[in-house]
Amino acid sequence: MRYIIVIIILVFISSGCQGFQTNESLMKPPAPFFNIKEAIQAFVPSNATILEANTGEFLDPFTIIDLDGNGTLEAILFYSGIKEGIVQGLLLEEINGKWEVAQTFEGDGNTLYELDFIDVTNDGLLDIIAGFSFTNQYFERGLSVFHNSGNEIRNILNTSYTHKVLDDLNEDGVQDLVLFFLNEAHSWNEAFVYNYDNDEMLLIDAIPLRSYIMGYYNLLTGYVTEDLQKGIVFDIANGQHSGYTNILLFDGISLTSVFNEEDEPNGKSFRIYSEDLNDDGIIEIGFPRVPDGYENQEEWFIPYLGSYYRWDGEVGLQFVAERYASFSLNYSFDFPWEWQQNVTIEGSLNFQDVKFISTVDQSLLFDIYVVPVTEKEEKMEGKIELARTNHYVYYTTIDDKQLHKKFKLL
Ligand SMILES: [Ca+2]
Ligand SMILES: [Ca+2]
Ligand SMILES: [Ca+2]
Ligand SMILES: [Ca+2]
Repeated sequence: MRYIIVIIILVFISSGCQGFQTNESLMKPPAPFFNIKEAIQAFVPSNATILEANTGEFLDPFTIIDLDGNGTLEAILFYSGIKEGIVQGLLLEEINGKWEVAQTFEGDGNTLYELDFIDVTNDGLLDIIAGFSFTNQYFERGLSVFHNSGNEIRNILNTSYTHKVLDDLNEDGVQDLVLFFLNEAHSWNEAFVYNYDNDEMLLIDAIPLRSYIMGYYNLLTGYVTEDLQKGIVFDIANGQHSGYTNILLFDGISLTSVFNEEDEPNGKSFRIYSEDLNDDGIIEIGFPRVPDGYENQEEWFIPYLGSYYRWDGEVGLQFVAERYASFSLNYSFDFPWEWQQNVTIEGSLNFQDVKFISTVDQSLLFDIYVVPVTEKEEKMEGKIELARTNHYVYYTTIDDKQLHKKFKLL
């Protein structure tokens, strides 16, 4: 995305630097953007369906990007509905303000699941990584990697997959393409890693994962230990609300699982997403914690806290911090590290108002009052406003700027 933003800025800057233009011409969008609709009309059959990716960073019906880094823009788009079961890719080049078809390429499927532009071949030119599917309901999709050499686009990988992760996991300068594959029957689940080598995408290693899961609900790549070892953290759904989390590592030769998959490691009765909770660049594994006093409540009434742990690099986990999140009221509140896990909650009906209480000395640590904007606000007199949306105003009685910063709208 950063790439695209930079290019758009450059285009605007260059169009603004030409000088001596009339006000009218200055107000027009730069030519390439202006003409793309015409080009699509000219090059895409009228009965075709132009595809937008389902997920990822590139969600538009076309992407304008300098794919080969030569300073001129390319447009990439996909359509289906002309050849049965085939997605057609088009690469347009901008020549003197007009778009021309430079390359065409194909993938198997009817829809575009995801799209990425990453240099997987280490030649400095962005390659096209596209996930295709026959229907959006399927786990099984097809991933295609199109190597862009600057004057030719060549398909160098077609394989079944469910989710992809691209990162240089062993930090050797070569992008590692890790694919997770769960078949439709859920009887087969594995991860495999590819590296580009000698004009092809080479399968380097594969690792079986626990089958008969419901699916993956979250995949992240990044640092996973305090000494900055990289890994892939994946959260698995294995029941209606339950899940577990594992980490995969890659050293350039082998994919290894940190925890034993068959144990459904780091199990959780309620699916908390793993993430970098404290913004230190290291991913934490999220667990639900039932606050004191709610042990015998019906599950739907428990105000679960998210409790986050970092892998210690060996066999254990280290506590990092906790968070309270209300998805119905659209906010989260991160507990300072010092609170550890010595916090419980007192809430009004539906937890519209919550108080965070120390389980050490029963003192009030923080409170949040959520008031619909339509309600009279007099009773909030003396309280401090934390945030305001079109629907709610959020208040606290605790005058502590450091704690106010821990409040975030979702
Ligand atoms: Ca270019
Ligand atoms: Ca490349
Ligand atoms: Ca690598
Ligand atoms: Ca972190």
